[in-house]
Amino acid sequence: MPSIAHHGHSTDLERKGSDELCINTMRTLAIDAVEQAKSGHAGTPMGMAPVAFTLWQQFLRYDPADPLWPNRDRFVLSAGHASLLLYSLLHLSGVKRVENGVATNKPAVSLDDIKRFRQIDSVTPGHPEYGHTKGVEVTTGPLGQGCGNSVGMAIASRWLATTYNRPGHTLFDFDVYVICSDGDMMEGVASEAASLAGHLALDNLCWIYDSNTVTIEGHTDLAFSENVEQRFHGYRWNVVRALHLFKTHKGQPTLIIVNSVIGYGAPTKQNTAAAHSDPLGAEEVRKTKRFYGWPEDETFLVPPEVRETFADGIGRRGAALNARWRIVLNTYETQHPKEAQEVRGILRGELPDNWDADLPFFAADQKGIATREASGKVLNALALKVPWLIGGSADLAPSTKTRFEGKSAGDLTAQSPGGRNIHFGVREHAMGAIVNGMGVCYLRAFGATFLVFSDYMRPSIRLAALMGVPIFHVFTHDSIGVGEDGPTHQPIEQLAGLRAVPNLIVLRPADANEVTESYRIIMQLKKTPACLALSRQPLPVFDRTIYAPAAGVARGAYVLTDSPNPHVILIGTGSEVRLCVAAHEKLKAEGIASRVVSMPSWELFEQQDQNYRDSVLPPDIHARVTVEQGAVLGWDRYAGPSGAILGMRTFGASAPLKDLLVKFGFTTEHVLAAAREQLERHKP
Ligand SMILES: Cc1ncc(C[n+]2csc(CCOP(=O)(O)OP(=O)(O)O)c2C)c(N)n1
Ligand SMILES: [Mg+2]
Repeated sequence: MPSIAHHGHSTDLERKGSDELCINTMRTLAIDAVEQAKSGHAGTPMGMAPVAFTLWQQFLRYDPADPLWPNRDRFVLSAGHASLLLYSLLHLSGVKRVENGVATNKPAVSLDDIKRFRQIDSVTPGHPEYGHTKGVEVTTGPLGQGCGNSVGMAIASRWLATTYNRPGHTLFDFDVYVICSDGDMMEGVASEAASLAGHLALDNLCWIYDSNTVTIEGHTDLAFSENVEQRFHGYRWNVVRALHLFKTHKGQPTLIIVNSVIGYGAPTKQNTAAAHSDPLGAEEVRKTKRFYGWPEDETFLVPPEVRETFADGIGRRGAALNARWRIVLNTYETQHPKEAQEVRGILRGELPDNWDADLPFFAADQKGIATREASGKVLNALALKVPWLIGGSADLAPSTKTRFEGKSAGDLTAQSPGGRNIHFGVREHAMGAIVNGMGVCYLRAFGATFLVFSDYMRPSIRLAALMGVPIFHVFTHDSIGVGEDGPTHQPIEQLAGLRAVPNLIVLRPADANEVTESYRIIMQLKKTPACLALSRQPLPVFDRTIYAPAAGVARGAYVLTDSPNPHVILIGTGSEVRLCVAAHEKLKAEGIASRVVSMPSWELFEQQDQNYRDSVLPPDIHARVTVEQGAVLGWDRYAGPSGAILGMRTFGASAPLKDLLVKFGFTTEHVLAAAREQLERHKP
């Protein structure tokens, strides 16, 4: 086994020796961890260890002692199945564990943690999980997502730089590095994101493509024969073969293509799909270690020189860069106190004082206003108070009403990276992934499209929820209310699908003031993403001197209007609440007591205590009608086993809205009929 004593600076020859030692340590840790867990992926860590090591040791500006250093370069392992590559880097470079926002002296990933790879409650899960393992910048595993996230991170870096750097004071200039695989390259989301990254000339972005020509089913010849280099030239990327060619290249993102050998060193499995996953087996492991010149019977071996080598490289460089940055920050704080205060707030994820002081209140209005229109007004009011609120739409801003106007206007382009209106292009999936990347880089980021197209970005929404990143999406045209565009554009099952995602808050406000209150909640979320479902068509603005205040939105559901001792409860969301109100008024005129519950958010309602929930939906009132222009799935939870559920059981149709409402039963008469049937059925 090679062994190099380390005193001060090493010679080139010594460095080569110690580098190899580090690389083989990374490889064997991966092999041993997979062997021990009896599952996992060592093949790509074995093949890519030299590249990952070189990137971290020589290029990445990262301080292992302070993994939250705001201007650190971001490293994304988009090929998340190769998680052991990241875990060994975190371990060997001595990245510290963060607790309550502060770096401790404990390791983020200890050797014992690597031995507990894929075990219950370990910090070394199968795929890297943001928030769970400190030092993991973003959750990866669903291929392509990390690539998409990285574009958002690079956008965030440039936005922060443009907005807050001052002459002589570079607070932000971090680069974003990605290791991605054949699978990443095949995924549409990565292609969408690459296309936008090239268009935006993100020269702080570097993807390292591990072109090992092997995926799970075999050689990439089976399904992937395009010329990736040419494709990326087409996207306006700089395509090269060496890491040092990234930093010197301006005006384009960089793709570095690496021809690695999956399972490098495994005599029978290397360069085949058999090396992608699963333990190599005792005999193959022995032979592989022999090939590396490694002790064959030792497991989880980390020669002491290895940690020293990392400390001497990334450790020493990172500490110096971080220290220099702190000095810059100090003088920035004295010379630019206003900006400094803003930056402090951003980094802590806090909102400015009085952020909600000017949120609009909407006067009662029978003719009404579409909730998407109200949303545009609220967003613009927020934008004036929260400068780092930034987002855009997938080519639908005139429809989603998400454009910032006036003082907050300005497009985010290659030439103006500090703009706040992002044109994602018709790329919903990339939008989802990019927004997540911006979200983990401090920005209050959002995307927007039609609710029906949220399906195109579902994997990214799911990851936002899994990561606990407080981004949000503005989904408009939220029902058959879309009208003439027809069933392709009319969402049915989307609300149910979004509600099924853990740690995601879905809000479907009933009128303009519920929109304001929805944003008030969304902006205060710290570890939960949210989706708004908004109407295309005008909805009456309820007279809040007659009906309950819209602040009830915060509790997910609230009694909007009531009669003493109600016999039937009418529960609605969004555009259907007005039908419940109209039915209630008719019943009242007939002397029948009913209650209207506006229920903009199931998730928020479920967070309330039992007393509150029972006060809104008293368990002894079984006569219930729920009304929502969406799939009925799940509504029995609130309707009860014998309640009436008015919803969509088929796709919609292309027609004027008024005809659709009759055809699908969203009329006051139909709600009334259902209420009467319920009253009859549940007669005391
Ligand atoms: C979206 C998505 N689809 C499928 C998978 C399952 N999967 C894991 S790795 C992989 C492909 C492996 O090939 P490659 O990306 O080249 O990685 P390598 O085997 O070279 O490490 C697949 C299909 C996944 N993780 N994500
Ligand atoms: Mg591959």
